[in-house]
Amino acid sequence: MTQRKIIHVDMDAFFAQVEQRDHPELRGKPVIVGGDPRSRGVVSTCSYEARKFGVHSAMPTSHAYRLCPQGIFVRGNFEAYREASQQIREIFYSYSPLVEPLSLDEAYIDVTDPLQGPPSATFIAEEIRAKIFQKTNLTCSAGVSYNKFLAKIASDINKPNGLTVITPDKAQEFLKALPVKKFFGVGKVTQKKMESLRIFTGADLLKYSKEQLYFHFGKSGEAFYHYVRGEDNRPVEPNRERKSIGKERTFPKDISDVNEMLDILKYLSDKVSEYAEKYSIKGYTITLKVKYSDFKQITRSQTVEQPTNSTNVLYETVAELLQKSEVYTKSVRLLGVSLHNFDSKDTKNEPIQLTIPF
Ligand code: TTP
Ligand code: MG
Repeated sequence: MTQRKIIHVDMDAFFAQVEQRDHPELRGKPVIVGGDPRSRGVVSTCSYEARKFGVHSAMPTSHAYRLCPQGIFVRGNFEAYREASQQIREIFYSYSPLVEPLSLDEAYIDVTDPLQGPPSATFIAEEIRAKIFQKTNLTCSAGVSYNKFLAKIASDINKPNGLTVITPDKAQEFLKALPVKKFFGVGKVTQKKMESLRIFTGADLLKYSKEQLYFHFGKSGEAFYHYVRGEDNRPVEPNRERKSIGKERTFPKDISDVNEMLDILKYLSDKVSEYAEKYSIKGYTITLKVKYSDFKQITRSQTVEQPTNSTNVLYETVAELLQKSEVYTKSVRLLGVSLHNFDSKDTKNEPIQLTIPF
């Protein structure tokens, strides 16, 4: 088996960084995303400036306020986070179909056989970081290694805005020095138990046999045995949840002319078709979305017999669905076209819910 090349990308202080990007007055300040400190909520995340005070994710906001009363507490804007997330995923997918998103801000990318770019995974990781910054104005950190476990640990080492590469010849030495809490699957409870066995670092872990680790930690113990030896064969698994490609447009002014709506649907169908073709995806279900000027929103779907990505089929289907909506009596502020229910035979690696750029 050829050695794999895996990149793990993780945005820095993701929600907080988006807030600082969108509200320049927050830059350089301790920003805490999680709403009102008097509420009973918890912190989603905070800027690096706030981390200096000991504030971190999942802490009650009231506690964060005690640690950092000068902190700026913001509620957050999920739409903006989702948008940035889609933008970064599009960049990942332009390098490999093997992308496994772990959350909005984080993904593994297998670039053993990349779709574009230099053959070096390190260069690709730098290119991805640069493109993310160009496109979103946000920084991220990346880890590069030959398996998922090491790539993920690596991305955390030079945070924020850093890159770390763990080559096979460096892995052993690196793992020996690694504190056990950094091992995948070691939470507070396991860490305590390890400490009671005098296991503090990878070097300590190496002294235990597979049977001993199994005895103390069950199946995870076996995993630790392999991880500490730099062994992790888990493949990068493209997200199978993703099941649609869509494009929509909100108009600066409400539209009441049905012919104009049809023109827009033609344009949207072309875009969806183009993307579906690029990723070799065909779907059985075509959906029209309409938001009327009174903000009432409907979606109407039609399932076709043969999976398709043809622009004509898409257009004809949504045009027919449009006729059955209320467009003759109401004006419209948004139209959308999407393709769902992908044909799994055609879709070796399902891509993300794509927001198609203009
Ligand atoms: P993380 O990547 O864990 O954190 P982060 O991006 O804020 O900071 P870091 O630089 O250390 O990577 O999580 C990504 C986002 O997910 C984070 O910005 C907010 C959200 N999140 C929560 O809402 N609650 C949580 O408990 C965590 C851990 C994250
Ligand atoms: Mg992050």
